[in-house]
Amino acid sequence: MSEARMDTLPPEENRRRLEALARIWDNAPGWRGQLTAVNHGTVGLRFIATGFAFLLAGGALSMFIRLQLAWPGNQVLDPERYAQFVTLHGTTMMFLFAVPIMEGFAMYLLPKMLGARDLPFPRLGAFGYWCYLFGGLFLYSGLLFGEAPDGGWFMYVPLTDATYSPGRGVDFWLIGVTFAEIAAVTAAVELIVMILLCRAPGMDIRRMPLFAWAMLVTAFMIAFGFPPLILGSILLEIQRAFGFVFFDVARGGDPLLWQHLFWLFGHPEVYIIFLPAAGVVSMVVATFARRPIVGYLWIVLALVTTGFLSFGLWVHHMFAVGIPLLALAFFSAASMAVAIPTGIQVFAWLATLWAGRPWLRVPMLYLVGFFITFVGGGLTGVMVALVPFDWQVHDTHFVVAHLHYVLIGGLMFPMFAGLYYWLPLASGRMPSESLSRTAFWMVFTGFHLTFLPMHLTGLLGMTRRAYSYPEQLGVHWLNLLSTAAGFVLAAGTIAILVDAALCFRHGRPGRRNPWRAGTLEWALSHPVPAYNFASLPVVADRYPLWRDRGLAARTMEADGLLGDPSSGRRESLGTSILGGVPEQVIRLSGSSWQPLLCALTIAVLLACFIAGFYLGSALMLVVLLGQFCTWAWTTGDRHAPATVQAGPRLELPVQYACRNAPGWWALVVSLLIDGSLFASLVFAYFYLWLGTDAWPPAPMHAGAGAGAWAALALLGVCWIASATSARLMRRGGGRALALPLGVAALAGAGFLWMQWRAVASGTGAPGEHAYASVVWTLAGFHAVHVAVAMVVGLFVAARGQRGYVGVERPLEQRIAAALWAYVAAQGVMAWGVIHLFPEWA
Ligand SMILES: [Cu+2]
Repeated sequence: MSEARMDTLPPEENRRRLEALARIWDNAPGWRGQLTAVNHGTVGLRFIATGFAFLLAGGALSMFIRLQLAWPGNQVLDPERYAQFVTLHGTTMMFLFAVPIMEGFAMYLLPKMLGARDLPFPRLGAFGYWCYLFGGLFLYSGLLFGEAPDGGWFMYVPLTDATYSPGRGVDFWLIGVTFAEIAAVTAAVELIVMILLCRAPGMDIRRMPLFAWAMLVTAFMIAFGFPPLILGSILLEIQRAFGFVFFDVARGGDPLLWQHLFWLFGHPEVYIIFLPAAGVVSMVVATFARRPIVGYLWIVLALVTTGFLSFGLWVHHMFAVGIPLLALAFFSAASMAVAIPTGIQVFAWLATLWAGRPWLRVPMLYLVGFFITFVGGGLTGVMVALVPFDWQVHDTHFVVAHLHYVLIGGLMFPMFAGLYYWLPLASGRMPSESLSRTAFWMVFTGFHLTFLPMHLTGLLGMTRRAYSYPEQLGVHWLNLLSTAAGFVLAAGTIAILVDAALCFRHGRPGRRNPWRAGTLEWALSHPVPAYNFASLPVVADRYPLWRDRGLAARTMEADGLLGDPSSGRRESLGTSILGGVPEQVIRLSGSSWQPLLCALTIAVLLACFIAGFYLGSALMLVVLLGQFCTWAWTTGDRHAPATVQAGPRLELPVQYACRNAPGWWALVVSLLIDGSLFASLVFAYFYLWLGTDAWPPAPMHAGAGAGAWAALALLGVCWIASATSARLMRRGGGRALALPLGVAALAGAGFLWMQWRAVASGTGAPGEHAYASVVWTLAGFHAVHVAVAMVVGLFVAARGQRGYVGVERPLEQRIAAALWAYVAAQGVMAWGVIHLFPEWA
């Protein structure tokens, strides 16, 4: 598309516009501004800084572990503390460092890289950050009470049930991790909508930077991969708190259910960590080879294939639990197959370097470390994918070595490459060349000398997670070497972080685009203004800055797209999903207390829960509901014009009137996540059914009686009433929504009552048998959805009364109706599982 610009803008007018943009987008001054900030630049940097703080905490724990293992019979920690440190180390690195840090990179970079002003849901991003911070602190606060979790980062039952872990340590883990995971899930929604809808005009899906592709696949993997873990944590927590029996063999439960749910998340997790890092590599390689990436399409295909394959591998963590041989063969083959797309990416990067004129600067140095380390980890990965070999080294230090090669090689080296690559953009300065090179060599040699020997100690029979080992094993010299080298690795990591922190203050001022990169984020001036681009760029290439020399300068003139700030609102552009054609002007919300307050309320709610003060939790739930309603009420703008002048010759609708509104896609993605949660629960039901002979067990008699059919009919009324709301609104405007959505809410209440009676009559108390536990949970899970749909429907009806919703702005009505349709469909499935299935089983 051609770029619409005014002829010339007088310099005076341009300066006035830039000042107005800064006023609209800057955070409020002082500490108040810090607490209310929602801008993606601020939130993204916070994610990154907090992630590094947790890296240091998790790293400090590992130093204690290494000291304990330095020689046989050591007593640096007592066995209990040791188990706590091992658990917290793994948990921190996986949940509080690896995933959040890459989300931080994505939140900071994607709007800049894709040519937008901000993420589509600024307050949601800030909310996720506070949940992440409070969840992490919650997890660590267990140490203060002397009740840190000690069941390993995988929390296997029965070790972690109320019998074998009676304290609160496991609860701190389950609740803290789930709290922190809110951030992962909200980030997934935010990033998917950002990448699909908010790219610069002209950036069709084939011109998207590879980091955005990697994040898109990753965000979808989070959407499908985290729900099984979240569900498993919830099930285990209600087993511990309320005496349900999902995992208790004596009453029809199965501990392996936990392992399946955990690894259904846990394996994709490895790729959730690796794919963003691969995206970073693709960006850095192209810049330092000084040519476009080779095999762009192949890399995209490899990313997508990896995303799919990684969900078919989880059982390879369970080769030793006694699974049919045919299944073992399948998962073994799938585990080896995933090496293929990864190999394709490695070859594409090498080919790019081969065909280009490589420039060995510090970010490239870290990539060399990545290539060597990651390929090593990949090779041992193929080895442990072989079932007999896995039986040999299972739960030994060989596996510890393998996973550190994959995770540190696949995440830390590319992430440090990315850190040094984008540091000049974020700080406007250049880091110290000598310090960063020294730190690299410390990290590189420290890492290999720590973990290479562990392959050997593992083959010699040293088991993982063990507190100590006998002298006769003959591995003490190797262990001493590992420990010593571990400290070199730690010192190198600290040096990198010190280097990065110093750079913001004392670095040598850098010029714009110091690496001469080709992607949009480098068009920005340093330090980056809060609004990113004065007028949004239009692109026609994968590397727009290489092709269009004047582009960077033009984005600093406020005479193009959305350059006119006279509306006084935060505005960004929405484009079509495939073609990148401008479709809508998205009006974003500004600084707000809501994200912080909501996260604080959740923290208090969970603290009450863990203290066993359930009344307090219930009270906080009411407060939270009120806060979410206030939050939602302040979105939208009933005075917004139907269309906005987006540029000199471009008039676009605001998002409330657009079919592809970000809010609509946020609903779609949220329902995907919720559907995955629901599917995990249904999986749990059928898994437990497979494990018992009598389902339901003898005294219980579930079935589809008259009450159950009446409940189903009422659910149908909910759906019909909400589906009619669109038609009534077209005739009578927003006020006409009260009738259909009110009827839906009433029918919903009736459904809840009838369903409660039907389940209660056919099912025993949840603690009696795993059958009763899972049926009550399934019914309760769906009941929560009905309640949410009722609240949302009534809320939208009230909004219709006040003029926020109507024929001109149908978005909220569409959301309410779609939510009811989803809840009804989920209800039909849950109903069939609860009331019909036992009649056939
Ligand atoms: Cu795996």
